[in-house]
Amino acid sequence: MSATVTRSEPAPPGAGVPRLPAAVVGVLAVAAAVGFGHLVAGVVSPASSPFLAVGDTVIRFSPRTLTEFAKTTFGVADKPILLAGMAVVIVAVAAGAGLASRRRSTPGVVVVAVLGVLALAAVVSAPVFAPADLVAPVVALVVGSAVFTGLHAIAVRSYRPVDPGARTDGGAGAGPSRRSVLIGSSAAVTVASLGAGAGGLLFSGVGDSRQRVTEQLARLRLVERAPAIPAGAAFPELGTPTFITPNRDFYRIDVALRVPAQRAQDWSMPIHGMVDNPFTLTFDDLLARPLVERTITMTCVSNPVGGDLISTANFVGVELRDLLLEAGVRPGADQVFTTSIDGWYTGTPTDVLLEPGRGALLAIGMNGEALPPEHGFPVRMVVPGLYGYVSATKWVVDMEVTTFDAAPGYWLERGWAQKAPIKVQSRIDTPRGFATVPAGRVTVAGIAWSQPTGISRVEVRMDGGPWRGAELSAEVGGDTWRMWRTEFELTPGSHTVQTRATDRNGVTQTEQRADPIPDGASGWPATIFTTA
Ligand SMILES: Nc1nc2c(c(=O)[nH]1)N[C@H]1C(S)=C(S)[C@@H](COP(=O)(O)O)O[C@H]1N2
Ligand SMILES: [Mo]
Repeated sequence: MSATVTRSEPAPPGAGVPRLPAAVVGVLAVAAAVGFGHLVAGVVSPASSPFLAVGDTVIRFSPRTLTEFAKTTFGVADKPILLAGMAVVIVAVAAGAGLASRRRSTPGVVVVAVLGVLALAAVVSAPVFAPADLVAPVVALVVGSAVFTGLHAIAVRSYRPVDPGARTDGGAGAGPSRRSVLIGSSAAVTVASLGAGAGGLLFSGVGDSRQRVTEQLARLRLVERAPAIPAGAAFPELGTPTFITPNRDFYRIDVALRVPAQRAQDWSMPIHGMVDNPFTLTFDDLLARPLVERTITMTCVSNPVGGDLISTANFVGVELRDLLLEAGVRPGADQVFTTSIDGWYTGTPTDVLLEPGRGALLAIGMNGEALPPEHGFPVRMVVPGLYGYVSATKWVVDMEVTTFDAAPGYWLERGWAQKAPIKVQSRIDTPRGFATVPAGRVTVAGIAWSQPTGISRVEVRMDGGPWRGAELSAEVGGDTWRMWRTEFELTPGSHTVQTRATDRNGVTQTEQRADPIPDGASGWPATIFTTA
C-alpha cells in the first residue's frame, strides 16, 4: 500500500491516466480558474475579469481588417462569437494541458500557469487599470493550479494499475471506487466553477445601482423637461419608427466586448488638461446640479443610406457647456478628449460643445430611467448634431481639454474623419424594398434628419418622374428626426421610389453617393417594389 502511494511521483507505471479523464482534468482546472476569477472580479472590480480582459486585449490588438470583417459578417453577434471562439481555444489548450500530463502533473501546471499569466498581463495592460484589478487574475491563477494539481493526483491514483500485493479486501480493485472519487470531485469542481461564474455576474451590483439611479431620477425635479411629443410626430402605422425609440430598440454601436459594469457610486470623472480650474465630478455631484431633459436623435456615421443606425430618446443630464465654462477652457484647446472605462476614446470639437444653445449633455438618464448598461451607464455624452463616434462617449470616465494635434480619437486612427457633423439624409420605410403592394393608391413614408438644423422639406419621385413635396410630420425640433409621407397612384408593375430631404439651412441631400467612411454616407435612397 505504501509503495503505491509514494510511487505517484515522478511517474506512475503503465500509460498513466487515460486520455479522456486527463483532458477533462485540464479543462476543469481552467474552468475553475475562469469561474473563480469572474466571481472575485465581480466583487472587487468588475472590469478585471480575466476571461473578459483577455477578450478585450484580443480586440485591441486585432488588425483592422479582421474587426471590420467581424462587424460586417456577424453584426452585433460579433462579440458573443469572439467570446465563444476564445472559449473553444482555451478549452483546447486546457485539454492539451491535461493530455500532456497523463503521467506527471508538471506540464499541465505549466500550461495552466501560462494561461494565468496571460490573463494577468491582459488585466494589467487594460486601458484603465487599478491595483485592485490584480486580485481576480491572481486568484484565477492560484485556483487553476490548485485544482489541476488536486484533480491530477486523484486521477493518477484512480488509474494506477492495482498492485496485487496491496490488496487487503480479498480481490476488489481500488481503481473503480477511486474513479468514483475522481468523478465526484470533477462534478464538484464543475458545479463550483459555474456557480462562481454566475455569482460574479450578480455580485457586481450594477443592477441595484441602476435601479437606485432610476428611482433618484424619478424623485428629482428637472429644471427643463422635454416637451411632450405631439400627436402626428410619427407615422408608425405607416411603417416609420415611433418618434421615441424604446430603450430596448435603440441602436447600439460600440467596441466594448462586454458591457462595462461600473456602479454609479463608484463613478468619477476628472475634467482636466487645458483648463484654469480642473475638478473631478462624482455621480452625486451630477445629481446635485440642474438636470435638463432633451429629445435628441442620435446617428451613427457607419449608417449606410437606408440603414437603421439612428434612434431618438429623451436624455436627462447636465449641460456640458456649463461644466466646461466652470473649468475655464484655455485658448487654443480645440478638442475635448473623452475616454470610456472600456478604453475607447474620442475627441469632440470644443467650439461645438461651447456653442450656446447646442445642448450637449453629460447624460445619466434615457427615456425615464437610468441609462441602460448598453447605452453608457452610469454616464455618457450626447451632442446633438454630431455623429456618435466623435461625441457620444459611453461609460465616460475622463475628460481632457486638449488640442486635436495632441491626441487622435479611436476611429480617427482607423481612417475616419476628425470632424463629423451629421449630413442631411432621408430614408424610405414604406414600401419595403422588393415588397409587393396592391396597385392603385400607394403610400410612401419614411424619416429624414439633419441635426441640429431640422428638416424643412422632403421630396419624393416615382420612376424618375418629377419631384413632389411630401407631407411632413409635426415638428419636434432641429435635434430630432422628422417623418414624412405621401401617396402615388400606381399601375401594376415594378417601381422605384426615391427621396431627397432639405434642411432649415436650405441644404438639400446630395445625389452624390458616398460610403460611410470617412465622414458619413450620402446619396438619394431608392426603393424598388412591385404593385400587383
Ligand atoms: N465607450 C464607447 N462609447 C461609444 C462608442 C464606443 O465604441 N465605445 N461608439 C460610439 C459610436 S460610433 C456611436 S454611433 C454611439 C452609439 O451609441 P448607442 O450605442 O447608445 O446608440 O456611441 C459612441 N460611443
Ligand atoms: Mo457610430
